[in-house]
Order: sequence, then structure tokens, then C-alpha cells
Amino acid sequence: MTKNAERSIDPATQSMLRVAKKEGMETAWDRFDKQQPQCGLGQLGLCCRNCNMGPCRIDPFGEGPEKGVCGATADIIVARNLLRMIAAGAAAHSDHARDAAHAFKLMTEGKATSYQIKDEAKLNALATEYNISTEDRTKEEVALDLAGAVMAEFGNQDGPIRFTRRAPPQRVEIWTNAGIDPRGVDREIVECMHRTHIGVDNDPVHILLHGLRTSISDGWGGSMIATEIQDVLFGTPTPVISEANLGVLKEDEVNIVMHGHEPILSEMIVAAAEDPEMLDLAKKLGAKGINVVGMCCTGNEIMMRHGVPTAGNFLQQELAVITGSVEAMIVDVQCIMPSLGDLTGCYHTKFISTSPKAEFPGTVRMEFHEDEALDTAKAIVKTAVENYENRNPQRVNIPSEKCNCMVGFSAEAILEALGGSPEPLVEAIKSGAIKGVGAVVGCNNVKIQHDYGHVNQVKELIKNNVLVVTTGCNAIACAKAGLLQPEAAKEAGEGLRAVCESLGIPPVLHMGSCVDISRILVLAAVLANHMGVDISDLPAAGSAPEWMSEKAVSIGTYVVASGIYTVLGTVPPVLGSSLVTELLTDGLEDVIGATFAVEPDPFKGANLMIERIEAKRKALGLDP
Ligand code: SF4
Ligand code: MSK
Repeated sequence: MTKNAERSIDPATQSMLRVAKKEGMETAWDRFDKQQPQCGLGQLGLCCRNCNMGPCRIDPFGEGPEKGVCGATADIIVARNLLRMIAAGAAAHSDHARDAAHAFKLMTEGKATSYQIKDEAKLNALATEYNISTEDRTKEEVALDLAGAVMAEFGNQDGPIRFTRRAPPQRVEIWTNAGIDPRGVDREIVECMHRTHIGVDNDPVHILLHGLRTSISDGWGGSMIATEIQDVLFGTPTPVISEANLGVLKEDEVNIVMHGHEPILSEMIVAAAEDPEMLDLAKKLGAKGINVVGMCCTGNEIMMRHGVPTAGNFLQQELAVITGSVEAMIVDVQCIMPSLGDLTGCYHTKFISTSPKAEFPGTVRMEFHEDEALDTAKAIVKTAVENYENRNPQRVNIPSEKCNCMVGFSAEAILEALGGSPEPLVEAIKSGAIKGVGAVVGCNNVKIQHDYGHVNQVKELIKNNVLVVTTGCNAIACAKAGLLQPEAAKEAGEGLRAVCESLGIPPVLHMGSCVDISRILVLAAVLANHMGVDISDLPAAGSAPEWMSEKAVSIGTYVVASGIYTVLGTVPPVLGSSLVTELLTDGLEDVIGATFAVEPDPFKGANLMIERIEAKRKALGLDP
């Protein structure tokens, strides 16, 4: 196998890696090589920098120090480090949610006129959930009250937070008994930082329980608020056809890549790019049109709602620039490599940063504020269009690979496809046609051959009649591999294939971006409530075959805390503590009815998920 083939299974990525080499461009894979060997203590989670008596490290072989200067043991240090990862991940999701809620609030106050209420039915449903009257009131009045209620959730000091009550009562009871029914996500995150300060919480189990609580405040709080409010503002996704991979870039059009996470910006860019004035300008400069495409989760957001094609997942961001065809890489927050600054400097690409909280080296700064959203978006698009003239056709290398996909499976759209009730899915599960549901999500990670973990694990699951729901970079990997097309049902086992063919859906359902894993929680709650069981009783399992971000740590933790067994494909930095490792992979079962497993081989990981699903089926009396 060539080095590029070892790095990715995706032909478009392999071909762009060849171009990168030829042009002398460095990518994340090259930098990963230069980082070898990576710090063993860091990998084990055994390094502490929480005060300036340190940094302290614990010798994993028992030949060096057993305690930090303050007396912290390996168990304490590993648990504290993990809690800080959860806090950072939950903060990223919930701050994204806050931005959505803030834009929503400004819109209700008439201060963000570029935004409107696109899904009034969801607005009213959410208002009812929050006990806000909808009778004889305008949608603006209802929205104003809802915005206030949602904003108050972040700082809710005493709990509970509203959306946690979507979970089955059995789950809420488990959380309450374990003392992890969360308060507002801001409070939980602040408490993470307090607890991990020197000399505060020094009991690893106690620390980890707070990790569970914080993650629940993300999944059933921050992330769920983001998803729901974005649906009200931009519409709840319904099935739509799109395309994925670097081949969606166009040789004869202005290419704008939207990268990051928040649809508050990307929705406006999509609208601005349709402005006839911009299209005229593009044509005047010799382009046939304006081609907006996505990258990472911003790509998922606009793909789910508008069918905007996506150029790729996390590890393809640099490669998009190296195609030489991108007029602007527009970014907001999260998963954006700072390397893009140097890289775009070697091409004509403008690297446009927009978030008041995120700046990178080498950007053109065009800060985005809700009160003048569409105007800023137009200015950004204009900058991209004007840059078309600077493109050097000799340097354009767009790979031909792209693949059709069907996306847009919000929980509501899935229920709609089933005829409005979860009953047909429950029946298909009971009959064994569908063995269970696998939620496969998460990033790319240079430690794993790009897309290899994602694609192979998903294929193995559907082959075994496990319906897969997906988000994030896994969803993009599946789209590129053709697994999000109804025709992919051919790759599924007989039972799943029949169900998909009768409904005209793919065996892998794209449910959205990383915050939209909350859609998976909602679906799990709907199924469990319909069956009268807890989420942990469902024949379901989760996995993140190539995860890398701290957000993924929070996600994995709230999925497990919600009762879903979860397989991680890359090893989290916890192996330095046998106590923490044992708790995460075994002890949690008694507390919350689910655990983590770690399995880098995607086939073995799929088998672990299938075993779990089969055990749950047996416990439900489905397979005597
Ligand atoms: Fe060392 Fe303790 Fe300070 Fe951590 S908190 S750096 S273990 S002294
Ligand atoms: S973008 S968090 S690399 S899934 Fe959500 Fe992809 Fe992971 Fe970022």
C-alpha cells in the first residue's frame, strides 16, 4: 500500500494527498508524522498542569513518582483531566447553542431582521413544552417568551432542565438516584473547572459522576437547545438529495467553502450567494455561477436543510484549499485547523474568519453579527466572487469523485417516513427484520486511516440488519462511500433491506451535525417511551470510530449516561488509571445501565455493538 493509501481509503483524498506532495504542501498527516513519538504520559492521561507546583507526572511503570506535589494520585489526575475534556466539549456545544438562542432572541425583539421563524409548528410545540401559552397570541409573542425561557436554561441554578424530561421516566429516576440530574449547562461547566482546581474534588468516582452530569446538561440541554432553536429559525430538515466529496467543487464557478459549525452564519451565506447582484458579478468576472459547498458540521447543517453539497469531512479541509479552486474558505467556530492560514497563503484562497470568538493566523477578518447578518454575508460573498479573477487555472486540481446522497433525517422526518408513528419501526425491530439501531458518529483522526473506521463499521452493521443513524464526520464519510443512497439497501441484510426498500430510504440515516446527536437522543426517547422501557433496554448501541475532539468526549459521555453502550475507536487518555478505566468500561453499568468500550478495529467494534444489541433483544424477550 502506498503511503497515501495508508492515510485514507477515500480516492479523492488520496489523489489530493499526491497533489499536496507534488506542490510541497504540508497536511495534518505530515505534522502527525513529525509529532512521533507522541508523549506517552499524555496518552495515558498522567500529566497534570492544574497548578504551578507542577507540571507533575505519574510514572506508569511504578518506578518514578506515584503522586503529584499536592499528593494527587494517577486516579485523581486522570479523572480530573477527563472532566476538563468533558467541560470543554460541553462548553463548545452549549456556546454554539447560546449563539443560536441569542440570534433567536434578537429576532424576536426585531433586532435581527435577517432571520425569521421557519418552523412555526416546532415553535408552538416547544412553547407548549415550556408551558408558554400559544392561544390567541402572535408567533412573535410566543417566540419572545420562548427565547427568554431557553436563554434562562443555560444558567438554571437548581435544575431540572426542561428537555431532560423528554427522557423516559425510568431514565430520569436513574439520573436522580445517582445525583446526576443536571442543572443548567453553564453551572455544570463552571463546577467542572472549580472541582478540578487544585485542592477541590479529589475522589475519582465523585469527579466522574459530575462528568456524567455535565455531559447530560450538554446532550439534553445545550446541544438539544441548539438543534431545536435552529430548526425553528431555519426549518426542521426533511429528506433531500445532495452530493458529497471534493468533486463538488467546480472548475468554472466561484467556489465558496463554508467550514465550522453554526448555521446562523452559513444560512445567510447560502442566501447571499443566491442574490442576483452577486450572480451577475460572478458572471461578469467570467464564472458560470457561485458554488457554495460545506465542510464538517456547517456542511451538515446546510446539507440537511437545503441539500447544499459537502466537500468533505474534517481531514479534507486542507485538501479543499490544495485543489486551487477555492475562492473563499469561510469559517466560524470549531474543528478549523489553524494551518489553513499558512496554506491559504500559498494559494489565491481567502481565509475569512467571522466569529467574534475565533481568530486564526492569516485570515481576512469579516466579523459577523446577527443584527446585520445578511449584509455581512453579502460582503463576504462579494469578497469571494471578486477573488475569482485571482484563480490560477494551472493550479486547479479538482478530483472527480463525488457521490449522491439522501440526507435530512431529523427525528420528525424519520417518524414521518414511518407514517407518523414509531410503531412500524418498533414492529420491524420486534420481528427481527431490523435487529436494532446503531448510532455511529464523530470526527476523523489521523491516528486511524481516514474514513476506514467509519465506512467499514457502518457497512458491517447494516449487513447485520442494524439500522444506522449518523451525524458529523461519520455522516460525510458514509455519504462519500455511497451509503446514504436508497440503493445502499443492497448492502444491508435481508430484513433491513426490505424495510428500506419499502420506505425508499437508505439503511444509514443522516441526522445532522454534532449538536444534532440530540436528535438521536430524541429518537431513542420516542422509541423507549413507545415501548414503555428505559433507553438502556433498547436494542441500540453507539460508536465513534475515529473521534478526536473534546466535544466527542462530552458526546460519548452523555450517550452512555443516557443508557446507550458506546464503542470508541480511538483510545481516550484514561489508561493511566485502572480505576477510571474500569469504571468507564464496567462499573458504570451498575450506575447508569451502560458503559464505554474501546476497539480500534471497526469490524470488531461493530461486533461488540451487535452483541450488545442481541443481548438487549433477548432481555426484552424478542429473541427467546
Ligand atoms: Fe501537581 Fe497537584 Fe499541581 Fe497537579 S494540582 S500540577 S498534581 S501539584
Ligand atoms: S465536525 S467535532 S471533526 S465530527 Fe462536528 Fe467532525 Fe468531529 Fe468536528
